[in-house]
Formats: sequence, structure tokens, C-alpha cells
Amino acid sequence: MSDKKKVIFSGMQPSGHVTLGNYLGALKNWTDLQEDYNCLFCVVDMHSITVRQDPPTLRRLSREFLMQYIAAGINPEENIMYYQSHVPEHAELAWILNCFTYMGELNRMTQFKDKSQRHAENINAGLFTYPALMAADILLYQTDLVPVGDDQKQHLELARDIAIRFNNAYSPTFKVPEGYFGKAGARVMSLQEPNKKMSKSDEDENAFVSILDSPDVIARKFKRAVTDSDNEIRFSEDKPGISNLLNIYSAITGKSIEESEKDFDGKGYGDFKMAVAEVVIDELRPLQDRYKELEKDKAYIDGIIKENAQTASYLANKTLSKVQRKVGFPPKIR
Ligand code: AQP
Repeated sequence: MSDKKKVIFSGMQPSGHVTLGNYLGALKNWTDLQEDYNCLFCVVDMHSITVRQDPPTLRRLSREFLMQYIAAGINPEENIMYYQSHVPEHAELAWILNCFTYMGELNRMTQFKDKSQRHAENINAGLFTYPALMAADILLYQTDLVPVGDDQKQHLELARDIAIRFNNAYSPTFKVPEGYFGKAGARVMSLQEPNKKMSKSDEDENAFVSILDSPDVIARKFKRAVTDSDNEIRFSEDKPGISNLLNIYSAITGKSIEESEKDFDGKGYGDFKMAVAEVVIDELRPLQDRYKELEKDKAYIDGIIKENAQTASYLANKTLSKVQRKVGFPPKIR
């Protein structure tokens, strides 16, 4: 890693398939930023067990996530990509940061409220303290910038508050990170309930597009996307379904919302949905082709998993050892 470049950290939970929302809100931005920054892209498997996961599925999805990062264009030679669970410093720092995070702050987190409603049978302490682990993920690497969708804005704000609190209690220790929110793709909504964000763990498969969905499946999902009863292709708060599709179209084509609306002047919803499906299919085709190639190369992926975790651990330890010293843990006898 070059000392001159700023540091980026970002991650995704392997709790389903990478969705178009994850792609437009995060992954696509990662590929744009990788040249100019020292980047760490983590598969945050420890976060995903805040909701019950099937163990073999979690193992398979974690590996698939890493391959999707590479297929999307992240260069594994230039960036650090790894599993969170392979770098125990994340959990060690998270414990310390838990002790610098207030219950009142965690109580305000909308993700906790949403997920505890969705998983009422399993409202565990990990789900509640999730933001402290996320703060640890980010602060361990003296991160400058965190590219996330705006659903994660609240967690990032809290990470900043925790960093400032710790720095004030001792002495400057953590860099206070900034968020990076890609414009158009910042929040992709569910295709079935467009007032809700698109989520990979949605039980309704028609609500999300996975970036590995075949062209037929993508077309079918867009065809079934919920719209409204008038027939006007216009971005408006009272037209969440149409606005979401315009947003997706604009994020992929790079056109403004106004230009996107013009593209569909006088067209019906059917044609519009198919046009959005087509730009999505074209955008994902190269990624899907690369993914198929990577699936054949087990040794290559294994090598990346091993080496990157070692590098991440080395970097993480620099911060962790400082933190341990500052809070008063006795030095290790070597
Ligand atoms: N709908 C979305 N639109 C834009 N960005 C999104 N992100 C997630 N959903 C959208 C961004 O994707 C990155 C990875 O998210 P995550 O895996 O850490 O968890 P999440 O935000 O909880 O994503 P999901 O898909 O909703 O997962 P589940 O269903 O497991 O909870 C983040 O940068 C996020 O902002």
C-alpha cells in the first residue's frame, strides 16, 4: 500500500446474493475509486450472523462475494479483499469500542429497528451492537473515506462520533472518516415495495435483482416491478415505483433524471420497464462473464483469501496495539 494515497474501507454482508442495490450503492463506486486510494474491501461475515444463517450457505456466499468483487472489476493485486472473520482484530477493537458507545445511540439506529421487527424471534445483542463492530471495521485502518449507500449513513455518523469520543478521551488515535455516497445509486428501492430499500435478504425474490441473475430472470423481475395506475414516466415522490426505475436507469447510463425522463417521452410502462431491464443486463454481462471464469480457478481465489487476510491483520494491529495501550491493557511479554 502506498503511504501517499488515502484509505478507503467498505464491506458487504454475505447474507444473500449481491443485489443491484449493493452494486449501484457500493460496489460500482468501489471500482471507480480503487485507482486513487488504498482500498480494503471486506466480506463482513461477522455482521451477517446477527441474523441466523445456514452455515454451509454462509460459507458458499462468502466466497461468492469475494469472486463478485473481483468480477465487478476490483483488482485483487492492488486492493486488500478479505473475510472479516479471518482478521480477529475487528472483534477485539469492537469490544473496546462497545465500551465507548451509548445505549441511547444504538437505540436510535433505524437498521436495528427494522431488523428487530423482521427478526422478532431473534433480537440478539449482536444486532444491537452492530454499529460498534462497523466502527471497528472502519477505524482499524485509519480510513479516510467509506463508500456506502445512504442506508448506512447513520452507522457511519456513529463511527465518527465514537472516533472523536475516543480521541478526546485519550489523544488522537483514529482518523475521523468521511462517507462517500454515489449520487444516483445511493438508494435503490425494492421492485415490489418501492417505499422499502432493495435488500438481499428480502424473502420475496422478485423484490431484488441479484447481479448474477440471468438476463431472462432480470427481464422477468423488471416486468413484474410494481408501478402505479397512471401512465406517466415522471420522477416524483408520489410515484415511488417509477422513480426507482428512473433512478436505476440514470445510475447505469450516467444520464440525469431529466434526460432519462425525456428518453421515455410518450412511451408506456411496458416499454420503459424493458428498457431499464436491458441497460441492467448490458451493465452486468461483462461481470457475469468474468465471474464464470473465476469460478474455475480455485487456487487463485484461495491465494487471495490467505494473503490478503495477512496484510489486513498486519495493518489492523498497528491501530489495535495503540488502542490497547491507551486504554491501559498491560503490555504483552515477548
Ligand atoms: N438498496 C440499496 N441501495 C443502495 N445501496 C445499498 N446498499 C445496501 N442496500 C442498498 C449498500 O450496499 C453495501 C453493502 O450492504 P450490506 O451488505 O453491508 O448490508 P445492508 O445495507 O443491510 O444490505 P442489504 O442488501 O439490505 O442486506 P441485508 O438484507 O442482509 O440487510 C452498503 O454500502 C450499503 O449501503
